[in-house]
Amino acid sequence: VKSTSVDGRATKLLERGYERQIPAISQLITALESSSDMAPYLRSELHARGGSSHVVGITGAPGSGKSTLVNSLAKEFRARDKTVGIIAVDPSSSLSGGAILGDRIRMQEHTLDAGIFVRSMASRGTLGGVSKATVDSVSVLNATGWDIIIVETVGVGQADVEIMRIAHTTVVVSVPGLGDDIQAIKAGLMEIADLHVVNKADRPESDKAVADLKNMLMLGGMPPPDGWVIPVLSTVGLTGKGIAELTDSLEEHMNWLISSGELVRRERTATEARIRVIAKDLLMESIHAPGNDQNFQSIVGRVLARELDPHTAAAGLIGRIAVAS
Ligand SMILES: Nc1nc2c(ncn2[C@@H]2O[C@H](COP(=O)(O)OP(=O)(O)OP(=O)(O)O)[C@@H](O)[C@H]2O)c(=O)[nH]1
Ligand SMILES: [Mg+2]
Repeated sequence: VKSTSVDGRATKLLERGYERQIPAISQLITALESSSDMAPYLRSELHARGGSSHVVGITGAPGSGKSTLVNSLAKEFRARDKTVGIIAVDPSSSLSGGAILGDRIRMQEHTLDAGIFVRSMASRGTLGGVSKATVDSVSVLNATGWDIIIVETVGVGQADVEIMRIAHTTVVVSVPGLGDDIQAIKAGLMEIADLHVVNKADRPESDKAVADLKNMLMLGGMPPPDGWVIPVLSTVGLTGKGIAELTDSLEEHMNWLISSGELVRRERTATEARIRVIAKDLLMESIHAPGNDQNFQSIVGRVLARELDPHTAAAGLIGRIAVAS
């Protein structure tokens, strides 16, 4: 029977994944990304398996040095004997001129280290799907036992903010000057930050940027009930300055999540975010799927003929799709 052999293949792949064989991890992510016939089985097995990774989100303006920081952080965690899986939702860095994280890391000393895994996802030129793929990838890494999972996204839009909610700890990266703090507020990043990093501290006015952010956090109101005081750190991603302190802070945040009971609440928020981002992506994919075109054109025809109003047509389209998918 076909379904048995599909599940059989999936089971073998999962076994290799659970041994944290790097090629198997890649294949698992690809299988989910490409909606292979194994995907539904894999998703339910991976989810049931769970995991105990610390999921760290790193977000901030394009070119603020997120990938450089992730690279330095990964090195520091490895030095502390933690395995690190990295998912970079990379805007192909065409705006900022930064290198794609995967390329950067591949060129470096981690290459032969089986304790590190890097996956870049191109976000430009895709209509939906990136957030869903990110959630899938995190679930692969979580189930296959990576101590730390780092997710890098550019914090420019609502979708980027939302995807960060799947993290236990969210780091917002800004740079000195240019009023980046204001940008961060606009993008809704202030409210999701557990930790602020002012990167490129080798540049002038980085002390001012740190002070400005601290002021803003104080003005912003009360600290959370069980007393996590949001740290504002400064780093130089290129040299590794401040990375040990950042790593300490990330570990402290997880300890606080556990001791305060906040972890339980975060897991719920993260679960809500996972379901929401997947639902949105599914909807986007379905609406734009070529297979729907004929049906869509017939709906368009009915709206043109004034048999159907556009609102009812849209609601019908989504309803039909939601049931189908
Ligand atoms: N001066 C200085 N430059 C840095 C620092 N960290 C990163 N850069 C440089 O800033 C540029 C962008 O770095 P990336 O790490 O690619 O930034 P990013 O935020 O990941 O960029 P996107 O993913 O494209 O949004 C690169 O040229 C880096 O070399 C730093 O601490 N100081
Ligand atoms: Mg980057």
